[in-house]
Formats: sequence, C-alpha cells, structure tokens
Amino acid sequence: MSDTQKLIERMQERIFVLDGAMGTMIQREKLSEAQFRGERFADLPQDLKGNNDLLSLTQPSVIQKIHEAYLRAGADIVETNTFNSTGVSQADYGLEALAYELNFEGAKIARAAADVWSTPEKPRYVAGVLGPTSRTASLSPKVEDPGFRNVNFDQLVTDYKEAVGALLDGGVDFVMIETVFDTLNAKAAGAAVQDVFEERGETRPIIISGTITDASGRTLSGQTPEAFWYSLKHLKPLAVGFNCALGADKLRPHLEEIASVADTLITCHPNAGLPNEFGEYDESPEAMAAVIGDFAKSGLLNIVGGCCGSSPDHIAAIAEEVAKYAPRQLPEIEPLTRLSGLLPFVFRPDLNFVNIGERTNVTGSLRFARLIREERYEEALAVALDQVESGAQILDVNMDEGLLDGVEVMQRFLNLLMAEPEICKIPIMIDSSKWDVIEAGLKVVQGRCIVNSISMKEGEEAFRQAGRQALRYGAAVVVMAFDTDGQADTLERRVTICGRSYEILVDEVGFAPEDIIFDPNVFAIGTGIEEHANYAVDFIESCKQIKARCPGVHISGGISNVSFSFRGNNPIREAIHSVFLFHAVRAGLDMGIVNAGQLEIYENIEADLRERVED
Ligand code: THG
Repeated sequence: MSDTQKLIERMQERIFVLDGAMGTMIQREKLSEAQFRGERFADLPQDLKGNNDLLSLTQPSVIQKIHEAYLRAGADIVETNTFNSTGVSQADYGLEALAYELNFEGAKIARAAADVWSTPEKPRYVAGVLGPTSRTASLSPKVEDPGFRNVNFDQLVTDYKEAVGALLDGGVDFVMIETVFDTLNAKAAGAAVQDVFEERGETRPIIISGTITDASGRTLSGQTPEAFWYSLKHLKPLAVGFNCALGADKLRPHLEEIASVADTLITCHPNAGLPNEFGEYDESPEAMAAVIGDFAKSGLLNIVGGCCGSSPDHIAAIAEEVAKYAPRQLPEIEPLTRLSGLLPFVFRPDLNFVNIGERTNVTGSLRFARLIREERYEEALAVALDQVESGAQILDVNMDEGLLDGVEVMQRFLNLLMAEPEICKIPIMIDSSKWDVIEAGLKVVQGRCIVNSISMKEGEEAFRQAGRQALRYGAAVVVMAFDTDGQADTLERRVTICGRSYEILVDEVGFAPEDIIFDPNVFAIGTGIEEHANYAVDFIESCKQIKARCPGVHISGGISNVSFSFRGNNPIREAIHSVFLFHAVRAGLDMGIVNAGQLEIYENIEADLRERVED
C-alpha cells in the first residue's frame, strides 16, 4: 500500500486537524521593523515589516513556537510559513532571490516542530504551503484592457517549481496549494508540483484548497465549486476543499457542492467569522467549533483547521468538537466526462447530443478569419457569444491560418474571451494541428478543456507524448482516426486505428475512457468521385463499431465537412447535416462540431429532399 493510500485510510478513521492562522499569531508578537529585518537585512532600504515569511530567516524561533502552539492544541498537520514565498510574491519586497531559502527554511522549522510533537500513536505532519501569489494569470489588472495579464503560466510554473523543490528539500509531508483565487494559478502550481515529482522520482500527497471570495459563491476568477474541481481533479489530490474568505457557516453550501462531486477527501479551514468593523476576525473558539462540529456531524469533513483570525484556542476547540464525529467516507462518483468553463459541464447519459460551436474558426469562417486578421476582436468575441446563445455547449476555437501567428492569436483571443462570462461559462475545445498552438491555449484557460486533436499521424511515440502532455494540463482529448499511412477513410481503418489509440491512451498513458473522444473523420460526400460515395455511411457504421470496441468513449465529428461539395447552397447543406446527424447519433455519435443554431430538424425536411439525401 502506498503512503498516500495509508493516509487516505487513516483520514477515513478520524477527522484530521490542521493548524490555524500564522498571521494572527505573528501579530501577537508585536514585532518591530528591526525584528523583521534581523541583522541580515538591517541595511536594506525597503520596508520589511509585514513580510511574515521573512521571519523564517530572521526570527525562526518565533515561527517554531507558533507551530508548536498549534501542535500542543491538537493539530495533526502544521502549514509552513511560506504563503508568500514564491518569487513573484517576494518581488513585491524586492526579495525574489530569497524564494528558495524562504521555502527551505520554512519547511525545516515546521519539520522540527512536528518532530518534537510526533509520537508513534500520533504522527504529526507538515504541509508545504504554495500560496496563490500576488498575481492572477486569468484576470486582467487593467479594467481598460481585459486581455492584459501581469503574469503568465510559464512564469508561475518556474516560480512554483523553485518553491516546491525547496519545500521537499526541507522535509514536508504534503504539498498544499491553498487560498486559490484563480484556478489557472493553481493549475500552474499543479504542473510545477508534478514536474518536480517527475524530475526527482518521488511524490507527496497534494492538498488543494480554493477560496470563495464573496456571496456570489464563486472563486475570484468566477468558477463555481464544481467547475473548480473539474479544472484540478487531474492532480489527483489527497484532499480538496476551501479556506479563508467566508466564515465557516457561509462556506457550508460550497463545501457541500464540492463534496458531492469530488472522489477524494474534503478539507476546510475557514476564517474565524467575517471581519468586524476594524477588519479583525473575532469569532470565538466555541462559536467556530460549533459550526464546524455541524459540518462534521453531517459527514462533510476529513481535514479541518482555521484560517484568518484563528488561534490555538480555536484549534483546540475544533479538535475537541470534531473528535466526536466520524469523517466523510469516499463517495462513488460516476465516470462521466466532466469539463468546465466558469460552470461545470457534465456529459450525462441523458444529453443526447452535444453541440460544439464551429464558427470561431479561421479556416471554417471567412468572416471570423477576416475579423482576426484585422484584429477586430470585439466582433470576433460577438461571433463566440452568438454560438453560445445559439446553443453551443462547448466552443471550438481554431487559429490555424498560414498568415497568422497561431500561438499569439490563440492566446490573445482566449485571454479576451476569459473576460466574457457569458462565453467562458462553457468549456473550450482548442482546435489546432500544431501542438504548440494547443499548448498555448491550455496555458491561458482556467477551465477543463478539450484538446482537438491528437493522433498517431506521426507514429505511436509522438501520440503517447501528446497524450501525456494533455494529461499534464488536465484536458480531455479528441483523437482523430489517423496514422502514419494517413487519415482513415475506410470502415476497417477507422475502427482499427481508434482501437489501437484506445489501448495506448488507456493502458499506457493512463487516460480515463470517458476523457477520450474519437473522431472517425467526416469527409465530403457528393464530390463526383466514386470512392467518396460511401464516406458518410462508413462513418455512421464506424460509430457503432468503435463504441463496441472502446467502452466508455465518446464520438465526435466535424459535421459541416460532410456537405463541402454543396458549398453555396445552404438549404441543401443543412438538410445533409440533419440527415447525417439523425443516423449518426442513433449509431453512437454523441457530440459534433456544428454551426450552432443552424441545425434543421430532421422531421421538417421536405420529404423529397430528405429521400435524396438519405440515398
Ligand atoms: N474534426 C475535428 N475538428 C475539426 C473538424 C473535424 N475542426 C474543424 C472542422 N473539422 C470543423 N469545423 C468547421 C467549421 C466550418 C465549416 C466546416 C467545418 C464550414 N464552413 C463554411 C464553409 O467553409 O463553406 C462556412 C464558410 C464561411 O462562413 O465563410 O463548412 O472534422 N476534430
């Protein structure tokens, strides 16, 4: 049994207690500017008072004393004093060069405290904290420029990698990505953690804790709790939950929401109530413990502690209260495709057919291509909004045009789109034949995306590699029926290639079947070439056979391709799409890239036309 597995078992036997606020306790020490600086930083020109993480270097005994106060109060887990120890955050004090050291020393102090209090019956743990940083990767700090960002995914990954490496060197037991305001920052933290684990050949359990900033029940970057979970579940955390922001009672519905969909442990460390008129948190230990006791009684909790305003007295009261109740047991969650924009998208069996909007595609729309080329982004966003309003449940975005810088334009358009809640509420399908363009898109979207597409076009090894990359970003994938001999255009090749792709992704790369979407190639019929005559029928038949051979997958296609020979004659094209969909959906097609809003209803097609199309 792995260490994580053992921990999961222990955390289902009793509720584990996390520590409380570091800030509250540091304030009680009333440290002066000189004490924050210590001898080492005495001569620095900038103010350092308030840079709490620096105390790990200048007043380590104060920090260890605080950890020990929480351990004495009954905490099983202490959090390192490293909330602001990333390079980006320390840059606010001009101290980015200290990032490694702050994390390393912060971990060592917490480790030393935990070791003092550990007994064989009650081992104490150290959670290495990765804070949210002072910047957000999916929000613009400039109101007048919604596409602007003051930090990007790669910068965050670099800084978080440095921090994680140092936390591991300092001896932490867990990595805790906490107070997540912006899910894209957390995704970058997760990618960094996984990269470090992979480079070192060692792992630690991950704990993820988001924060709900106000009564809207959303994260600062606008996601609901369920959407937040779908964006991060690929990290397979030991526990997920919320901290900070609202007091415990206001947090309850959000905790319930995430607990209803997360097949992992639940963690929570709320503030000691809401801030009073002086901005202080003053809920009493008893009051806070009573609310948290109710959570525990309802079977909601596995790990619990306190955030702003909480003290060792709060933790002692909470520990005593939750000891009376059994922890939450891991639920069975149905294996369904779960994606997100600001809102969750779950592909439930009763969703007959999922519409993916096709118009935000520079190769599929002359108008959209012109808007992008001429940098008329407002109008380009209106195209996206129109797709959503016409019923698109997912939005396909494609910037593959020779004259465009695909990476640049993909990021620019998606950054702008992330500022449009009516559009970015739905998941994004990032469509490109170039991996660097797809990856550029994945780096700017906080939601759980679909990669469109990967295939065995360049052989099995390149395919494995692309699959692993998609997993790193937590994306689902469209897999084209394509191999080194070209696109599959017969029934047999469609089925064989999808079958082989399935084996590789599921057995070797570790994909869940429900996160694989096969595209068996929709080609144009009616071209006048005899070999093309059976394309549509073969596609339809392949849906049945692929579903039988590859249990759990979905099937999609670019529906408008089928009628390319009839360009310019939209009534005919729409009738063809409708008839094609009617039969393909019955054969197992369950999603399609379509001109949302322009789908003719099968029964409404004029009988004579329908008969000809069916022939
Ligand atoms: N499979 C996957 N992805 C895909 C496709 C696929 N992405 C692109 C494409 N095929 C699906 N998208 C479109 C978008 C538009 C059209 C066809 C497919 C289309 N456009 C009209 C035309 O070209 O005549 C509109 C022209 C215009 O308005 O300017 O038909 O198969 N995985």
